[in-house]
Amino acid sequence: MRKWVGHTGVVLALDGLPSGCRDPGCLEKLMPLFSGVKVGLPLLLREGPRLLRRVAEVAQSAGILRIADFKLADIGDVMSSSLEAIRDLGYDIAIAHAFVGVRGALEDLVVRARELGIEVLLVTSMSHEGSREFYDKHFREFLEVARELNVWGVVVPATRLHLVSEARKTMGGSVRILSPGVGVQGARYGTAICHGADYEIVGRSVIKAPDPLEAATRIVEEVERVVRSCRTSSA
Ligand code: BMP
Repeated sequence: MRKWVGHTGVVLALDGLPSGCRDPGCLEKLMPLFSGVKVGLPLLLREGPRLLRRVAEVAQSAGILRIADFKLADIGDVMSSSLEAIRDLGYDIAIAHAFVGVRGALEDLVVRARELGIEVLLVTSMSHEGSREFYDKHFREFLEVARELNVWGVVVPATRLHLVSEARKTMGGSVRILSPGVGVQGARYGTAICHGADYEIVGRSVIKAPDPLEAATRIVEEVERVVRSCRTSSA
């Protein structure tokens, strides 16, 4: 189900353990429904590195993307050191903020990532309102940075679909676009992929659902339905 059109799909944001799902077997059932899993600070701080390692192992056996979302934003040396820890936890994609700039920061991160076999995703805009205050004013420059550094992908929010379309147009087909903001934050399932994203990121709509497995199945099917329909109508 999760690889229905090329490499597009839904990534689970695991910012906490699903409340309806604390038994260990649940993650094994939940994760293969998705194309990837994304972990970050809330899960690390609450559950510790052992749980993050276990999530990475389950994701690896399910053959899905393993994304570490610590939104790195520091000098190159510190981000590179975080990358090593991310690799040791078992993750193969790391998210960094674009606004720290290239020289002395992102260029070092990208070099170390290549040495470690980790892919980099750059945040170029954010899904919340405040992104307009600073982030979005530099959106095109951040895309340019992503292009210059030849990163694996960019994060562009589903709450601003015109930016998703613009990113796809500017970046061409080879850069992955990941879009958070569907579900709880208000963007409709499937719409970011219809505007050129590769993956939509969904968190609370699954992990806070009374039955996370049911919610995950329903959401992935809804994304699939919407994407089929927009691709059919644009064919
Ligand atoms: P939710 O579906 O519960 O709103 O979760 C969205 C996920 O995407 C969270 O993990 C959040 O950190 C991430 N995210 C976001 O919501 N907006 C952004 O601009 C960038 C993100 O990484």
